[in-house]
Amino acid sequence: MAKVKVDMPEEPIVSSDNFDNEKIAEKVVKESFTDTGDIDVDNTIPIIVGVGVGLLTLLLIYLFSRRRSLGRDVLLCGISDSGKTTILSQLVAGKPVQTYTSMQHNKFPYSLDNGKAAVALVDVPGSDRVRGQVVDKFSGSARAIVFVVDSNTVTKQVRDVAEYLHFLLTNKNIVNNSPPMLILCNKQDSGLAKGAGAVQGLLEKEIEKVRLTRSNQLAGTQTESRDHVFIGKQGKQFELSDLGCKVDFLESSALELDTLQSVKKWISAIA
Ligand SMILES: Nc1nc2c(ncn2[C@@H]2O[C@H](COP(=O)(O)OP(=O)(O)O)[C@@H](O)[C@H]2O)c(=O)[nH]1
Ligand SMILES: [Mg+2]
Repeated sequence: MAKVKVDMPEEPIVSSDNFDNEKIAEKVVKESFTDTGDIDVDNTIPIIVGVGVGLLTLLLIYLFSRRRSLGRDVLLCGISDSGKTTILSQLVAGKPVQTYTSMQHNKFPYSLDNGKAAVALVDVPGSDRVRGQVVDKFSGSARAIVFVVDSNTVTKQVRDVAEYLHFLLTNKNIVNNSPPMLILCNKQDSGLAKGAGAVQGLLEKEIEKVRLTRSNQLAGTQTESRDHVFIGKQGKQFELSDLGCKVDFLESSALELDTLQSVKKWISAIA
């Protein structure tokens, strides 16, 4: 009798333990699933913040580098006789001077009444023999371009005017820095002067033609190394609003200083 030794209580305890362990395991699995879900939700906020900070940094770098590449020169461009020298002397000295067709550029400091650092006004000669060199020399330091148009003769001279504008807008430095441009429709006091809206329409149509001629010419020469800058949008009529730089239009009669107030304001804004 004493030989038989049965350990009765062992089995049920083990099985009940097993049962508990299964329950615990189930609970752990459930919780870890729930946890994984929680981690996914928590991650979205740091990702959004990270991407946001990244984009902001890129934007700041872009704005900073863009700002730095603009110099302090405001270029006064336009074909001969449009009124550039008259405008320059009105702005700098407050009076129109007797002018002659200049072959060299004139550069004058122009202080602003809003406390910003002075800019320099550069009178770029209109003659197409010289203007190329002067534009090349100053395009890198251009803060802005004031392009003067004789609104009275613009219809007759539209090809010359559009070619000059196309030349400026395809200049490498101007493409890279995108200085703001003011197209100043001058000589509004003359009999047949076109308003700013009409001048814009004429110029956009003619630049479209110049753009086509230039790309055909380049296709003919077959020199791939020569860089060709296409301005505006491909497969669409040329519009100044499609350019990388801001283009504004204003009207003036440069012989009357009062009419240049809006030009002064424009220069103050870009300085
Ligand atoms: N009627 C009129 N004549 C102007 C005006 N602005 C300039 N002029 C005259 O146009 C001629 C050419 O001006 P100028 O400043 O030398 O042009 P630039 O060749 O572009 O420098 C001069 O006789 C100026 O007196 C204007 O708004 N109205
Ligand atoms: Mg001049």
